Amino acid sequence: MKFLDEAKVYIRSGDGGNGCVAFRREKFIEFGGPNGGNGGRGGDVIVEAADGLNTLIDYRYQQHFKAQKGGNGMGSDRHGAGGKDIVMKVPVGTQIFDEDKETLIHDFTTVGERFVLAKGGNGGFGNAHFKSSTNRAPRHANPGQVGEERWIWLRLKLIADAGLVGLPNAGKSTFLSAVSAARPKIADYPFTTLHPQLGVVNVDGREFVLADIPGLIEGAHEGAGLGDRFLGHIERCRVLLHLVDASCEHAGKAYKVVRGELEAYAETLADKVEIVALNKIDAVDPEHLKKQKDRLKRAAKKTPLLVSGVTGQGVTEALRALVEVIGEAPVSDKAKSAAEAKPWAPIG
Ligand SMILES: Nc1nc2c(ncn2[C@@H]2O[C@H](COP(=O)(O)OP(=O)(O)OP(=O)(O)O)[C@@H](O)[C@H]2O)c(=O)[nH]1
Ligand SMILES: [Mg+2]
Repeated sequence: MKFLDEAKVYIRSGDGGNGCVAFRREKFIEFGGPNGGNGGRGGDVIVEAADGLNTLIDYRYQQHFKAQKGGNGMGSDRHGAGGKDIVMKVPVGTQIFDEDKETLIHDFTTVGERFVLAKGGNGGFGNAHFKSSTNRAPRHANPGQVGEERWIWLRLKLIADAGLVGLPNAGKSTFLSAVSAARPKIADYPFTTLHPQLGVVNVDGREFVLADIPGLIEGAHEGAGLGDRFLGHIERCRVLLHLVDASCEHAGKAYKVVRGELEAYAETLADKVEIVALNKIDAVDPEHLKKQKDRLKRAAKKTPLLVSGVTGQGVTEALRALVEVIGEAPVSDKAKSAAEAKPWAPIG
């Protein structure tokens, strides 16, 4: 089961200001000519991924967001002022969907990311603009363009408490399906997982949310493979479970490639508590397993757990190690009050 926080919101960008029809009037100056100014541009509706937000709770209370209208043009060639933009702040991980709830408009993965959801209308031209050699006294001006209005859905995937990382094929999705009701696609080729998946894990009567993201390869921070933008979805996890495939060529090297990508992505991610586990231990003979374990231990500078998502060996120990870290961290007040205001809407 996936859990979401969501809100339906009405937005409207500002109308453009009207152009003005006016003529210069001064003593002793005949046929002063047109001097109506242009209307100002309407404000945009902008959505920004901000730091420190965990939920969409604010959007349950305020659902209408309108940007300011552009000022009208005035005589004496005075142009209308531009309307103020409106900026809606949302947590990282928020997605914007169209009113149909299916068409994805934007997916926010990094703090500070901005997206213009609706552009303000252009201001209309004043009559001064229409002056030409054949029409020296135009008596018309344009009205401002109207702003855009629409209903949209904001959706936030539940903040995962723990995130799975590893090379493609390390067995991340297999692990998630073994410990939760999530049913991600699993296959014997790299990049099976294309979108982050969440599962609710229950261990010793405690629940937490585990995220499975696409595999990382060397150079992901430069766009190799599926890139590293998915890391945004686990940026706020409390702990990472790093899975290394025991049947790969060199477990130490595999570990270091992924660490390199985490470090290249962000310090906040690289500094997170990491539980290291050698996975697929059922697939290798004991001698090779020992060799891989030693390599991984040297690279990670800690003794790895030994697990198999397929046979279930060592899985409970790994979950307990995660819970231990998650349990120490306090639940943020805001997230808590959101959960109390309304339960997360389950879907799928
Ligand atoms: N023998 C064995 N095979 C496993 C284990 N875990 C996963 N596999 C196999 O390894 C292959 C890859 O597994 P996935 O779970 O799709 O790997 P992933 O890390 O999610 O891969 P990407 O989504 O591509 O990053 C599949 O063929 C799995 O059946 C395990 O514990 N033991
Ligand atoms: Mg996968």
